[in-house]
Amino acid sequence: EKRTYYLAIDIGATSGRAILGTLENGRFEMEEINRFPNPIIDIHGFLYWDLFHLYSEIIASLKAVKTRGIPLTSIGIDTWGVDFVSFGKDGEPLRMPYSYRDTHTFDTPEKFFTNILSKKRTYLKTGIQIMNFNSLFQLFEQRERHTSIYPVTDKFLFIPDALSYLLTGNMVTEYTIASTSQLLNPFDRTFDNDLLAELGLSEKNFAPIVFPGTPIGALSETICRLTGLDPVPVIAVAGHDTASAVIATPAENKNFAYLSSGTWSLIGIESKEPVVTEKTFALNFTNEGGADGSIRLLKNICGMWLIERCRNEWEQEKPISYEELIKETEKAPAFRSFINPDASRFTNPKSMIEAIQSYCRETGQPVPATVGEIARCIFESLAFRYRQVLADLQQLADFRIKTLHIIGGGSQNNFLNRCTANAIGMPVIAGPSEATAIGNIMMQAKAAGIVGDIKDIRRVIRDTIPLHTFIPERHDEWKAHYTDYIHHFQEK
Ligand code: LFR
Repeated sequence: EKRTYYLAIDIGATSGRAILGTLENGRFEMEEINRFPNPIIDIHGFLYWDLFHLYSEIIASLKAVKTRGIPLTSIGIDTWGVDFVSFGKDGEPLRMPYSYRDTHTFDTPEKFFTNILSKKRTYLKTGIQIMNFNSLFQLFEQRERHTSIYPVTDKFLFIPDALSYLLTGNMVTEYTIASTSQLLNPFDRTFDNDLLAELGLSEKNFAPIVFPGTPIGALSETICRLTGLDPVPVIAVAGHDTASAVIATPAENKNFAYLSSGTWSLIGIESKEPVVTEKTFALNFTNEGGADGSIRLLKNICGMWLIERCRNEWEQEKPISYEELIKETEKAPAFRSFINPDASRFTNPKSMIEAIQSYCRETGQPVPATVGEIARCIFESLAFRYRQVLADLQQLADFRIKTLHIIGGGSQNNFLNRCTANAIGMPVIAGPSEATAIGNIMMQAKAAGIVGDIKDIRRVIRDTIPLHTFIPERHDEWKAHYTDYIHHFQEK
């Protein structure tokens, strides 16, 4: 079998990367060829993504491929969910897209539930966890605020689809990314026309839905001119980064849950069918689309965002390496103070450190002050939050969850992996840390007929990537402190 090459453009809420993947005889290799920040731009108090910066970085990545003379089979783009770009009738982008961290949608769900459709009806229609930034609420808010571009938007394209369009000139709506919008019917996987009508929209405002593995088009003349590349095909991969990551979970059987650990911690299971019931409504679990036709029954937990934001603040004084941070954490006393990582005050506070401190103060716990104390508070609280949500997940699963696979960048945090194994009382298997890019590449290889179904893909990954297992060693001690965590758990 000859060598084949794929370019994965993988953009998260903090940074983006271009990863070159190679497959040969069932063996897999990867190399990072570009990495770039994905800054949130604050203009007059609105938060935007810089679409043109991302476009330029993709061009730079393609040029790097050209310089190396690599014959690409295809290109695929995945990004974070829910956000979208508005395009006019002439196909031009109308404005920079809002970032889901923008606070203008904080009260929007309540407005929507009071005036349009109840919370329960909204959930039962879509099966999507209620979060203020879901596309449904962003669109509703734009309409309510009489945003000038809303009435003249011809097409809304989700971020990976918008970027693929800028490369090819072709518009599609990839299914997994669209599933994050809260605009789809999870059972028939099409737009819910009633919901669209409530927004003054119709299916005409979106490009046709395609499923992962579908070719979108070839690089346009402009892109070929700018990069020197041939018209390489762009494939609709699982455009939602989390969906791409889940493909790359190296599970051997079905008795597992996954935790995709990055800016967010997405904890869930694979389900054949959507699970949209009173219970999932009460527990606020989401049913997002999987790349292989399965459903990702999962919950968003505020993840590395907490520590990333604190680290930015610490670094204003002096740089702190990741190793130092963990060393400080290990030195700090255990089980002192806990937060609910998902309390609303942590969504986008001015100072994350102060937000954590005020939570501890208000709940009558010792206030963490040093780097180590704050980091320990974050990591232990996350581990307990995983335990809490995993218990809910077990109630929803029709099988016994025996292992937790931690994938994504956060899986490199062995301190947190150990905490998590102890907190949940089951083995944690960590890796691959590049799950998202791997899932992206594998979907392209599948489209090219080089790999088979998801079982085959997972086998290739297990054969190639070293994984690390963490066995719970102090579960009883952690169990004893779980009650403290629950005792101090609050929503705000
Ligand atoms: C992770 C992620 C989550 C989504 C959040 C916001 O990067 O895609 O799955 O809920 O970002 O889009």
